[in-house]
Amino acid sequence: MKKVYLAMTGDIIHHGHINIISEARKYGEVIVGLLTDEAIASYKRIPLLNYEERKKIVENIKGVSQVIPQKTLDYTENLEMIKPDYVIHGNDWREGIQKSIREKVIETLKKWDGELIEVEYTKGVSGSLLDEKIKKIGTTPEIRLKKLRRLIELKPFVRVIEASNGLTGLIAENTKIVKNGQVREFDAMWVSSLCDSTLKGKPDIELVDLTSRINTINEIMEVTTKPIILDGDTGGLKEHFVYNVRTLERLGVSAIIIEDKIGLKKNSLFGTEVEQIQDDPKNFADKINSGKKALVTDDFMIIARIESLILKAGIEDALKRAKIYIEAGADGIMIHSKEKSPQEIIDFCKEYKKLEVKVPLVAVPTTYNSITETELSELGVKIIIYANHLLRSAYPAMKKTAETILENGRSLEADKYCVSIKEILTLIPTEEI
Ligand code: SPV
Ligand code: MG
Repeated sequence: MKKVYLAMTGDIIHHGHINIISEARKYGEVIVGLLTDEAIASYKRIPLLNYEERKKIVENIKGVSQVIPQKTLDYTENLEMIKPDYVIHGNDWREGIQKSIREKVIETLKKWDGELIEVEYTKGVSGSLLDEKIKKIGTTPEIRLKKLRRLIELKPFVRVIEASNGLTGLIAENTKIVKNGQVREFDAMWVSSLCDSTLKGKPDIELVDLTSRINTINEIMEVTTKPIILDGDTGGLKEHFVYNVRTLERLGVSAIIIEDKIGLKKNSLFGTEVEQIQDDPKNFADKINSGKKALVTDDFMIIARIESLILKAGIEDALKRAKIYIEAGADGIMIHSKEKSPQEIIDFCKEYKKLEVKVPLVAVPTTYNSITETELSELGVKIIIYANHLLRSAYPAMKKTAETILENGRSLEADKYCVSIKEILTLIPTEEI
């Protein structure tokens, strides 16, 4: 019997899949290359069901003989192994991001005179269409909360951008580009204390209280589905922190990052220009440990932010603290720096890699932004946060517009800095009920 190879994700099964499987069956026995969770996460959202769950469904579809894992979007490894007589695919991959994958399949099949069969894809249904529909339904606190851990598990690194209100939340949720044949987007959102305070015209000194921070979070949650990491400043008093983490967990926030400072907190990017005191590591470890014990689930993450490099206490001190915080139950370590050069971060990461017990490492490359995501990822950084760039780019644009109106005594000259009225009116469409 001839062999027919069909690659699929099998996450949301629709009649288009059944059509292609029954078509494939006409040519021989159908072997499904089921994309692994990592392979799916590499080009779109993380799957709703994990590999084993999806396998159970797909191997029970009539006409499927066998299900094997396909570890990358590229078919080559599996094709070389199976040497199928046919590969079958919908004809919708001739253009767009799958075009190069298709070309490689054709090349590989040539080696043993295999053939690519392309069937008319089923109109009116597609995985991405259903994805959009699911997105519109929204999410639940539990699903959102758990998503961050899944992303850390499945992605080489998690890309995070600041969100400080509904609009920036939508930018974080919807901004996508296609690069090297793959869709690139942000995986999660950072609710920054600097941006949240600045947008309220307040300094970043823990003045904006948790009730107000939660209002911001709710505003973002209303219009997004991606996970949220909260900048929790110092976490406040341990006695308060234990209550606050439970509130955030209940809301569906995925993680809080707290920094090991005490007293009046100032923004880290001031460095030693202002007086800032680092907490005693045991004290801070106790705060983390108490927070962990107070949580209801194992999903919510408490990430310890080490300020040793900011306060010029050195890499040794930072590493010593990392060990103490990990032992206390920290689910991640954030190392921060305000140097222009990434060198001290690179040095820290190299030493951190040698630790016996590690947790995911977080970096915020604001000042040392010559380093790329790929370089940070190779150094072992798992979460990369772009902490304030939306606010920092919006502010000069708004200021320029205000000045231009003053300068001209009218707004005509400011038009070139503004989106059109038509665009702003339709930016947020009314939901069709
Ligand atoms: C923030 O975004 O508020 C942060 C990161 O804490 S930083 O501003 O670099 O300290
Ligand atoms: Mg902050």
